[in-house]
Amino acid sequence: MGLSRVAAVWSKIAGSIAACIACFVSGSALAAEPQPWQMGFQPAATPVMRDIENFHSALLWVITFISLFVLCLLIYVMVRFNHRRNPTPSRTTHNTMVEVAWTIVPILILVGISIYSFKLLYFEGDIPKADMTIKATGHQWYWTFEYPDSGDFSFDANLVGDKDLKPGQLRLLTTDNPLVVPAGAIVRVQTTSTDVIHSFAVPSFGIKEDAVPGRLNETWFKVDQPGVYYGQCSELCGNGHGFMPIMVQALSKADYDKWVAGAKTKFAKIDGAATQVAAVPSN
Ligand SMILES: [Cu+2]
Repeated sequence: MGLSRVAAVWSKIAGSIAACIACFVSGSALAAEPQPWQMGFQPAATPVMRDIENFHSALLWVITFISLFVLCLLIYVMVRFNHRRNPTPSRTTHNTMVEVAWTIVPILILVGISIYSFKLLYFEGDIPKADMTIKATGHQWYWTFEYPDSGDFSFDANLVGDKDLKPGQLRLLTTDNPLVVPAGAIVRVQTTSTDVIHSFAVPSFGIKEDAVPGRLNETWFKVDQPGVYYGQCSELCGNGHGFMPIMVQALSKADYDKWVAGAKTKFAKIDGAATQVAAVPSN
C-alpha cells in the first residue's frame, strides 16, 4: 500500500471519527442512512434506538474497564513474579477471600447489566397503545404495506434499479413507494410473509422483526422527526435478499393526512378491490 493510500485511509477514518463526535456533541441526526466509513450506529430516530445506543455505550465502558483491569493484573504478575524476580515461588493454592471476591464481583456486574438489559427488552417488546397499525408482508423480493386502520389501502414497495435512480436517491435503498408514517405517532408494525422468512429491519429505529409465513409478529416505533430512514430485509431469503430495501418516510401529521387522502385514491384497497377512483359506481 502506497504512502498516499495510507494517508487517504487515515483521513477517511479521522473524518468518520470527527463526524461521530460532531453528531454526539450537537445531539442531532446527521442522516439515518449508512455513511461511507461509518463505524458507529446510524443516528437514533426513535426512543428505542436511543436506549439501545445508551446501553451499548454503557457496556463499552464496562468491558473497557474490565479489560484494562485484567491487563494490569497480567502485567503485574509477569513483572513481579517472573522467574528472575521470584525464583522460589510460594506454595499457596487457596485464598478464601480472593476466591469469594472474584466470584461475587462478576456476579454483581452481570446482575447490574441484566437489570438494564431486561428493562430495555421490555421497552422494545411491550407495545404501547398504538396510534396506527401497519402490516408489512415480505415477498421474494419486495414488501407489501397495508394500512388497515388509517385508510384501508395497500401497496407494494419495489427496489428502484440503478438505471432509474434520480440524483440524490440512494442505490439499493430507494423504493418506488416509501412506507409513509406520521412523525410522533406510535406505529405498530405487524410482519408476516408469503414465501420464506424475511426480516423487517430499520437500524435507526432499533427494530428488527422476523416476517414468518403463517405467523404474525409485532414490533413498534415512534419516529421523533420527519425525514427519510432506510432499512433492509435482514434475513437471508434468496438471491434477491439484498434487493428488498425498506424506505420509510416520516411526515408531519398535516402532511401525512394529505398523503393518506392521496393514497386512498392512488392505491388499491386491502381486500384487493380497485381504488376508490377506479371503482365502478353501483347503480
Ligand atoms: Cu427478505
